[in-house]
Amino acid sequence: MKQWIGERLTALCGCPIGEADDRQVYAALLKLVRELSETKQQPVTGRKLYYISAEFLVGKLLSNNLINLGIYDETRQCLEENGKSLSELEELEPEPSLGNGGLGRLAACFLDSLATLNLPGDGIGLRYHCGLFRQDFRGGVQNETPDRWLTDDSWAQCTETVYPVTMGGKTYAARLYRLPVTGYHGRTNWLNLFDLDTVNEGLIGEGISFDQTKIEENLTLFLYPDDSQEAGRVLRIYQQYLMVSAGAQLILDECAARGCNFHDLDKYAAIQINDTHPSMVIPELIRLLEQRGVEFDEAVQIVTRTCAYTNHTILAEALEKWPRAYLEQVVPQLLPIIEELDTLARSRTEDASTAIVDEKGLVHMAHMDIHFTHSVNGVAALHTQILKDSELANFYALYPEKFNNKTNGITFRRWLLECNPALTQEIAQRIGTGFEQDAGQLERLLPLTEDEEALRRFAAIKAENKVRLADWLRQKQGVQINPQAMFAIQSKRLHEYKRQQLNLLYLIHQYFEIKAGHTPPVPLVSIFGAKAAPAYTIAKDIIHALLTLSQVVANDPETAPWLQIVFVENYNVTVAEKLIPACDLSEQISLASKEASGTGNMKFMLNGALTLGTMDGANVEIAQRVGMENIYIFGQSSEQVIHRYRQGDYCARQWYEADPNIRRAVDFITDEQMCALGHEESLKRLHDELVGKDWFQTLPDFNAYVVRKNQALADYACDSLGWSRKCLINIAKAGYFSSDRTIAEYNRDIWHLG
Ligand code: 26Q
Repeated sequence: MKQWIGERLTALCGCPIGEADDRQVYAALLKLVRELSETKQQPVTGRKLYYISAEFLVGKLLSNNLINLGIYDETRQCLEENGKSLSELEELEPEPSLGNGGLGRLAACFLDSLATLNLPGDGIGLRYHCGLFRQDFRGGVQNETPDRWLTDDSWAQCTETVYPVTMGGKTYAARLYRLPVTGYHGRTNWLNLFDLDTVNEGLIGEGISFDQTKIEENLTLFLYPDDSQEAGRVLRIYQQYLMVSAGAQLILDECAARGCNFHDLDKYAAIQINDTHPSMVIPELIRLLEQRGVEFDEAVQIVTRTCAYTNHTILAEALEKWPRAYLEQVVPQLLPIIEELDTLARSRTEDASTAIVDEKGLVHMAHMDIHFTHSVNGVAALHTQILKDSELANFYALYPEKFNNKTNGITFRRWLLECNPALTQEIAQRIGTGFEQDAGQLERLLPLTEDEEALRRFAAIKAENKVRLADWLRQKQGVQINPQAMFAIQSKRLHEYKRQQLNLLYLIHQYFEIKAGHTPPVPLVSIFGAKAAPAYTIAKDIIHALLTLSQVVANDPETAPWLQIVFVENYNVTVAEKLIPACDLSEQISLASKEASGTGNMKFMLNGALTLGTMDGANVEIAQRVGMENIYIFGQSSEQVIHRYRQGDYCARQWYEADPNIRRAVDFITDEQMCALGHEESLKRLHDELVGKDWFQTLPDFNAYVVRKNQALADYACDSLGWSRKCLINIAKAGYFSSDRTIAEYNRDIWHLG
């Protein structure tokens, strides 16, 4: 195999590998992988899945593809023998950041699992020219710049397939690009991304503003940042419609080519709608079916049988509602259909709260999904329960049979095999390689929790990963961190409900304690990675406060040896792959009831970190599996939180005034020392927000968080064997959170593929 790889690479480079430059070798590797991927295609016989999503946060693909094709080691050795380093070549690969966070990354994990399980399932999305903005911290604040990831040698290959899409009275040509998705020892499926030839990257100026008026030139220039405050932009409707119309045409073409007569569409296709962003696929499919001779009523039934909807949020403000006038402007052809669907929905119930078009003329995309798909699922047990009990209770009363839970998962190929080779190898030596495709086998590690030698070995791997992260941070950001310290990591999008501000208050509290002579039992390095939507002011204030505090702590010789705060720039999939294997304590501290699932929590657990978290999202299921002794849980329960919201009597100021520790921590945000290094206006805004509003109830959870986190520090410092045992139990119990399990459940309950 190694020899064959060498020969192919030489041929593709046009010269001996050793004489080619890194770019040439990278391009040759890309071609080689593509050739091999194409040999793994399989004909589709039965039902095929189409996962429609505005986001696919795939991350770098070279190593992942080599691993899944089973030629990673051979390729690395072959390159090494010719004086090339695979990890250096990987640096040349731009990360396709075609997603904001969890929802986009989940879509990418699902594609990996579908192909690994040999199921026929393609993605449908958009080929954004710039992924999520690049972040840097000049001047102690977040700056955004465009992320131009498209290069000449990109994974997404141009095709001759073009579909007409009419929007705002003009017809555009949606061109199909395809990326191969090869499973681990599995088949090749495709990620289908649509784009217009006329998009003009020249429009991208400094920063990430751009001209919204020339649709054909800027339609797919940017991925919209997840920002509930800024929702409702017309260009986003254009993006969504391009995706669903071209996607629906592709689906109908493929099914027709396999013999579908459109009346039996659901025998050929299952369509999963990833949150409400692709919801217009419902009226669009009805429209296209009518064009192909199907009557309206039957079309509605066919579409309902074919489509299923996943909900990813309980934040009411994040549910998409489009003003009818916007839809009238962009997709007038859909409006009569949406109105007929609204009439149909209203005929099914007296309850006007489930209408599609409300009295203000807002079109509720989620309502359309629930009425006109056959399955509605939440993404963790608690989340689904909350949807049924409160958020969507009126719909649950109407369609109890549609509601089901599919707890999220992650692909172990990227989040273990690729990002943590040392741990992977150790596990394989102990229990064999069966866990790679059958994650439940990780439980075979459990007997080792009584084996001190094994526990020390796992601890040593973590220690090595921490040193590697420290080296990387020094090179990348010029910060020196102490690898002997406990590494606590909170990496995820910056959002108030995720409560990075609670972590901030803890760090201030710790700062005061150290100044008072109460040093922690072990030094703490607190690491953050998070992007804030550019228009989300308070989120940016939180970043600024953390960056400023980091300087205050570092400048003080009394605190610097005990506490370090590092904010990693430009958190993305590539950075996550470096942070996660080096983590001791995984911070999952959202306000209970607000985080639908979380998936970072699963990645950290799998890599042997312990969770410090609230009973929220999938944390609940992690706790259930590892046992309360092997996780650090704190804070209000979701019932308490929901109750407090219903009462409507939460008053942050009372908590602030009643508790001197809280007051001391909150007030330090605008302390002289902070204002001397940071921006007073921003710090003051955050202070006022916490005292005057604190919508996500940070203050009531503050003391419990301090106690629990300090307990974790003490356990880590005083009982390292006990700590390692807990870590190993977490690894052993992580199997449930494989996306292979999630996909098998979607297939069993919803899709019935093949
Ligand atoms: C909406 C309108 C306008 C612009 C952007 C958006 C937008 C974009 C992305 C709204 C939401 C998103 C992304 C949401 C998301 O990532 N949700 C997360 O999904 C994960 C996978 O299910 C869960 O684990 C997380 O709990 C959930 O927050």
